[in-house]
Amino acid sequence: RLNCELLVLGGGAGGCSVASKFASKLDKNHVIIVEPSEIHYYQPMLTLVGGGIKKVSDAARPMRNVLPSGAHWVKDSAISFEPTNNIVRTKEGISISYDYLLVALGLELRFDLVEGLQEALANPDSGVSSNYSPHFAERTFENLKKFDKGNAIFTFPNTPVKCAGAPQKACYISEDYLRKHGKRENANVMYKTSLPVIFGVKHYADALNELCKRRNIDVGLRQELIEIDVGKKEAIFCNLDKKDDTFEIPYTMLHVTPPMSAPESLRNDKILSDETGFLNVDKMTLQHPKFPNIFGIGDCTNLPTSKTAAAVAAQNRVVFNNITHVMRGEEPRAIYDGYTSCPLVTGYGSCILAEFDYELQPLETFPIDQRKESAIMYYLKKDIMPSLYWFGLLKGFWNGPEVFRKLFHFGAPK
Ligand code: FAD
Ligand code: UQ1
Repeated sequence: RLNCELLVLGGGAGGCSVASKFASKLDKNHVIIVEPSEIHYYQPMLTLVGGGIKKVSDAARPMRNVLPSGAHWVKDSAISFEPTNNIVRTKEGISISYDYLLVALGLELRFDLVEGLQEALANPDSGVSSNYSPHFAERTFENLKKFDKGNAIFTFPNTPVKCAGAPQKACYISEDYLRKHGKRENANVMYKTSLPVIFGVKHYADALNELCKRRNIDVGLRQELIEIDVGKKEAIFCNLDKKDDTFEIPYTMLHVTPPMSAPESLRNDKILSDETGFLNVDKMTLQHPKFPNIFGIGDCTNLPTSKTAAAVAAQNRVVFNNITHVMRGEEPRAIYDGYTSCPLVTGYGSCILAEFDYELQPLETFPIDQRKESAIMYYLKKDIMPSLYWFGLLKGFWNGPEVFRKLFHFGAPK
């Protein structure tokens, strides 16, 4: 049995960043982090790994080196909650009691929910890959190198996902690769999404639709990948507007964005999570509506915004301030505006930086038209963001670009 002042579940982007802020403030061993993984991946880099721009080893660091030394790391998984007694139980049977709890469990990739997908990924010659997993991202690039002719298909599932732009980034980078290597004429590039639009924010969707038209990318809306026939190399889709209507398409390469769900421990818990299984939090304060000593951050929450590390950056200051207020017996008063961001890499050397809020209104940092493809944004994503993540966000120093936005816009309303 362990006890602490602040218990943090998950040592990913959100958990590590908030734990770092508190570890330098509270006495040693007053912060416990429960995290099962030996390796911490900088997931946004996996998109570049899929395009052969970075190696998967560039995206990995030992967990021990990234978690704050002022916190106590319990290498274990949280499995159940007892919020009325302020206790969390772990897989190894440890009970941890806390004064304050931060839930930062991320989300689960559900490769099991598409028939044949696990079998396909287990076979390096299947032509199937996924940038969403560090184990299968390099395979996207292998498949591009092997590609001779046929269909290159990129999918988006019928569930909430993290980084809703990543499925199309894989498509754009691959299309550019095929073009640059003289294979484009023999390729049909298809983007198949379960969504009714290419991107949820109209401001950017207009630019992306235009891009797909110009580059001859065949966009299929409301189409969900439900099965892969590995032997025949066929992807089976269903038309979401006519449920019984399924159709198969042969592929040479298939990039799958798997269905995703809330972490199992939250899905099983009916007190802390909502009906979708994600942690219930107030969308402005990030505090749990029933338990004032519980807060959430990042992908595991039911915040109605796009799940990204950029959102976590904007949330971590709000969570830190509000937990501090509650520790002092005050009401939480820091407010999150839903800021999220997605650098939509459109090829080798170009990127559209989408940034928006809860209202799906653009909330752009730079005083330029960010809908336009830009080389600067590409280098920001490729060369600056990794350091911002490892040395800024994870250490608790980076709270998102709000200060720069205000500076660049000279105090204008946004
Ligand atoms: P995570 O960082 O995923 O951390 C969750 C942690 O919880 C993990 O370390 C996990 O091991 C741990 N955990 C799981 N189960 C348990 C348990 N039972 N007990 C304890 N710990 C547990 N974001 C951007 O901002 N920009 C991008 O360009 C971008 N691109 C992306 C591209 C790809 C391919 C992917 C996969 C993601 C991308 N993201 C991007 C999204 C970003 O990585 C996530 O939104 C971010 O990591 C969320 O942080 P988190 O702390 O909520 O979850
Ligand atoms: C960001 O803060 C962040 O987290 C470190 C990301 O994840 C890698 C991002 O992709 C983006 C775009 C931001 C926002 C930062 C700026 C400078 C616009």
